Amino acid sequence: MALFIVRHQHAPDHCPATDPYMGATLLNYLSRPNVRRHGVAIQGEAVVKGEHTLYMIVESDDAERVRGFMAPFARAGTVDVYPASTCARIVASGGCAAPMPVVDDVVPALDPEDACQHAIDSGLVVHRAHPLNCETSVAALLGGVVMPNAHFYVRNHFQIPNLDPTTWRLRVRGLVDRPLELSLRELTTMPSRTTVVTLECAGNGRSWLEPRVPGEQWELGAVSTAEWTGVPLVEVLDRAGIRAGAREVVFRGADGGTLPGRDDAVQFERSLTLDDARELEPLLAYAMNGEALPIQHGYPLRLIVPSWYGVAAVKWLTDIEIIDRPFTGHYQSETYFFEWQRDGTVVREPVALQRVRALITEPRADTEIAAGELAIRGVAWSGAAPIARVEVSVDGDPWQPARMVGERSRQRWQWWELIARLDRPGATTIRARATDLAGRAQPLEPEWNRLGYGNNAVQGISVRIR
Ligand SMILES: Nc1nc2c(c(=O)[nH]1)N[C@H]1C(S)=C(S)[C@@H](COP(=O)(O)O)O[C@H]1N2
Ligand SMILES: [Mo]
Repeated sequence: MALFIVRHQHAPDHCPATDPYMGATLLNYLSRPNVRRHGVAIQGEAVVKGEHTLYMIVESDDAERVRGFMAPFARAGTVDVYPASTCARIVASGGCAAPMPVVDDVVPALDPEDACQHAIDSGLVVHRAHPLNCETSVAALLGGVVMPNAHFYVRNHFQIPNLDPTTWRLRVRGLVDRPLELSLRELTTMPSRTTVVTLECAGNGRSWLEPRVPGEQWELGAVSTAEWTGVPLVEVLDRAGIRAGAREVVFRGADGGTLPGRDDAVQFERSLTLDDARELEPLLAYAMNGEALPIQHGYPLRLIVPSWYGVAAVKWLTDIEIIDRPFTGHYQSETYFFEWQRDGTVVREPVALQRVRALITEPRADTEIAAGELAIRGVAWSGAAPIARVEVSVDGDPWQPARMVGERSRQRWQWWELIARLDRPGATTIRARATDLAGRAQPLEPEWNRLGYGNNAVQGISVRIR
């Protein structure tokens, strides 16, 4: 179905609605069942007051059908039919006059317009319509340990593959005794594990870096938690049998494309050393919060690497390859590293463990609150170790320890809360700082680095006390 905007105009002395009989005939003609008989669906209609001009947004297979349906209006005046697009489509294609991006030259992919519209309708904050990148809003964080799937942030480098589960296979090859080709069915009959894991994009918080760093300008919502179910990676590695000399495990996603300044196409690929692949207990996940993985989160299978930044969690996984040397793919060695200037030299460090961070979910920033007792709540996590404590400071007052809620884990965020008295009327800043059991605490100021990763500076929110 295509979208059209229809305009009908008539002369003031031919206004059909001035005659009650004509007016009623018009309404009956526009009734949804009658419209459907003409192969048209009306999304909305309105008349510009005093202008004798009617606008309609309609869907139909083609403009001719729309014209046929509008024939009675054409007799009463003029009819114009304009091909139209949703805003999501225009933004995803990069402008009113731009063609829609070609999405399925690599693998069949979701329609960018549909994917984007779905994200908007779910309340995600869209940063880029294509490839789709959106963060969760703090409001969606309120409540339970996990986020509903529809509110989980989405980070994509390319189009979203739409893979056919009946033909999809996970191939395991390289330095193995028994190369494997596993169907989704076979994977779901293997020993499984269910575990709650927080994913955070390494760029979360980038928008606060000064000077500004290119890349997605994430605020603080490029983080979410879900319960993942799948096959422990070691089960598959053990079934394949790792051969002597093996060093790394490479994970390849079905998505790829060309990058600015490069001729060859790249796939989304990442590796783990064999030691990390055993120690971190990664999961080959096929379910998210008890449902099949949503397409945008990697259907039918994705890697989950607990405690690491999200980049390691390869979606739409198709290949696992065991190699005897460090992997140097684009997303391993040309991006996703910290680059610091230290004592005049450039120091590089790969993006790996999530850095310690606390988020304030309550009260909401920029709201007005009555003076008195107030519950300050949020989540905190660290990939290096469970959270030891979260401290809260109101308007620069001494840090007060918050109460930690629930189990400690380095794989997922933990809720915390503090009941504080806020008595001074006016603008007030609330800050929260987490420290993990490895002794790592959040810095008060962002630690700028060239690619803008891991900004875990203490978050401050402003509220007004009355
Ligand atoms: N195949 C593939 N896997 C991917 C990515 C991608 O673009 N392609 N993005 C990575 C990054 S940078 C992050 S932060 C997480 C985001 O996972 P989500 O979209 O399910 O939240 O997926 C990772 N896995
Ligand atoms: Mo990311």
